[in-house]
Amino acid sequence: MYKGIIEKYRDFLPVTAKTPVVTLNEGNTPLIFSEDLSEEIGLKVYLKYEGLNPTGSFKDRGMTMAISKAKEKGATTVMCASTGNTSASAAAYAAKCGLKCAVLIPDGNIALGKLSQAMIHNAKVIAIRGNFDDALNLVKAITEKYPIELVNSLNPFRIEGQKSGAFEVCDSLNDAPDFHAIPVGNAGNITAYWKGYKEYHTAGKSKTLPKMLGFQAAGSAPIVLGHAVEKPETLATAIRIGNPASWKPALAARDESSGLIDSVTDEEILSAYKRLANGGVFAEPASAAPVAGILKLKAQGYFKDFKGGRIVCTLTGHGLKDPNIAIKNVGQPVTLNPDIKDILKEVGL
Ligand code: AN7
Repeated sequence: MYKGIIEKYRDFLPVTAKTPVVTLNEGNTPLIFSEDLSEEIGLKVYLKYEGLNPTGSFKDRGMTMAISKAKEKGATTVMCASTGNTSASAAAYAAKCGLKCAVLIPDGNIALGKLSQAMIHNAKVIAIRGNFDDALNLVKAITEKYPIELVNSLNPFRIEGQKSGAFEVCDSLNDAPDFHAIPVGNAGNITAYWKGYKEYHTAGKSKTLPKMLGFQAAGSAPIVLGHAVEKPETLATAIRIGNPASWKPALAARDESSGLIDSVTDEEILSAYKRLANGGVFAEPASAAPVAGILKLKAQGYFKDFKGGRIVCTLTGHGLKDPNIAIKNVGQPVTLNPDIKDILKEVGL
């Protein structure tokens, strides 16, 4: 039986026989080939569909590690700031093992599905009159002073768990891809994937390393601009972050891999979001950023020397996290009388 990423990749993770493994069987997510995107880009495009993790996002890979290590240490309470997915994941893993969990979220700027998850798993949910960056500063100050475990990606065990995404990609493709495209918010995941790719390469499990392509939302693009953004904005609330915690390691991932970090507009994000859905894959808006990004790069001729190569896009969270955005952007259902003729007419028969 599959038992989650800690058992699967134990040799690459800082755990011992004494670590109590807290798992919801995260990881082992599908890598889906996209005919549509491959045709347009001219390389083989694969989607790493992280929405199929137990709480619907990639955060579960890091959370199984962070919560297991908190348990090992004897912690009783964990805390995080979150744009939504981290809080959903922390709440679920804390519930699995009986830890107390408190989450600080930016008031009014978290998707409904994520809020419902944190609430139903009985986390103490505190909405801060401020943004994610304000919430993270508070969580740092609190966890430095009080006996509460921080489970944001500043916690190195989060990065350790999340690097398993790169291992899975290499296991599926029998090597690393040429490019790995990924959304960038707090910049933990791009850091984790790059660490994973390097470790697999060093261990002889892959022959090559990918170029890392990170994408921020244009209204929340501190790394692209080279300075913190005080009032970040984007409809992709997951990556509405103005001062990323893993800024420096993200630059290292970009530079060591000869990749880039660029921005995409909300319009480009929405267009990629709908395009993914048209191909049967429902991912949340932030997850569409890397797809928008590679389409932008293609238009600039960036991939012209790599025809036939492979690109993986991490689709970080499930589309069901944010149903309001979906419904708002495709119009309302048609309401009819229960009449077969009317229905056939509407269907176009
Ligand atoms: C769907 O939940 O920061 O660059 O507090 O939920 O590793 O931060 C979420 C981030 C991309 C960005 N896609 O990843 C949080 C939070 C989705 C996300 C990101 C997030 P990082």
